[in-house]
Amino acid sequence: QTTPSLRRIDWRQQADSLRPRPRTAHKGDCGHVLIIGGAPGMSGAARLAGEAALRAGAGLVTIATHPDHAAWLNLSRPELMVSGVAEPGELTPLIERADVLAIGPGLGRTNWGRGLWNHVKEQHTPLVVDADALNLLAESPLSRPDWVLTPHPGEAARLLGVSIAEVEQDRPHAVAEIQRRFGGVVVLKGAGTLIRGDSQRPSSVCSEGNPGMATAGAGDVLTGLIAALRGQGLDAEAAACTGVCLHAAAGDQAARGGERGLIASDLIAALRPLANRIGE
Ligand code: NPW
Ligand code: AMP
Ligand code: MG
Repeated sequence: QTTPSLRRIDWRQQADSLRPRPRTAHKGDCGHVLIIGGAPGMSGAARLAGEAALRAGAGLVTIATHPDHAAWLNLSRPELMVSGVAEPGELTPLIERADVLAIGPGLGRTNWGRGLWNHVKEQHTPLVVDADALNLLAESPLSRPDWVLTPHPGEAARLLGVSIAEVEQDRPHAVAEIQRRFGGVVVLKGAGTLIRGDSQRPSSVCSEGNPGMATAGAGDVLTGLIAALRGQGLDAEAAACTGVCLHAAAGDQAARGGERGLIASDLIAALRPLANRIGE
């Protein structure tokens, strides 16, 4: 098998796609992100994605989550709007108000999460698919031209029906194959994250980031970032490439305090100066 050529990307180069805000900007111009996830016990995943979206410049962020913890989640970060959603139909008014959807962080695979996924996968709003939504996609494959899929190697293995070792053995092939089967833009996470969009162009690779990012919730942060960038007008491939590089740069910034013990919230804390190019 020949390895296709790769385009190297990094934050320095990708930062140019974040233009300064116009003087007259208001929050309605900056994208309304709807995060769907957070089964009982995993509300933190949805909150991390939501908070990352705010720090990446989203104007409004709503979290649609399990009713058990909706009130708590709302109090824990008052800038987030939170809706407890018991049934998929309750998503409809939330989706109507959103510019971009991100589904999966902490979604789980019970009937609650399944119902939400089955509803959301039919929507035409720009969509980022991560975590358990990818596992549900693997169970009932579907292809769409416009979504962004963000599997880690375990999720990639489920999507392809192969072992994690096989994914890792030839990552460029794995990302291209997921894109061929499921469409859209695919982000294969891990050291040297790969991004594959239009199959006519080479995949991109980001070599920034570090093993400190091997920590709970790091991927949930990336999901919120990509959704926020999509909501600020970047197309799916640009949002994926810029989001991956910004996330990796935040990881490298956070790792200045040491890789071991880095937590996902440290990535969020590093985002704002980077996204505004302060201290370059
Ligand atoms: P192994 O076996 O450890 O070697 P799962 P999850 C593999 C939520 N979270 N390279 C790994 O391999 C998420 O959003 C909630 C190689 C294992 O087989 C999801 O909804 C949090 N292998 C849900 O939990 C914080 C790799 O993948 C498998 C790999 C489940 O997501 C945590 C694990 O994947 C979490 O984000 C790599 N780089 N990376 C919260 N605070 O609420 C992964 N694997 O079974 O899909 O579990 O990723 O934890
Ligand atoms: P997840 O497994 O979904 O929480 O995603 C983990 C995130 O951290 C992904 O964006 C990975 O690319 C990143 N990450 C994890 N381990 C490393 C590593 N060793 N080097 C660079 N990035 C990593
Ligand atoms: Mg994850």
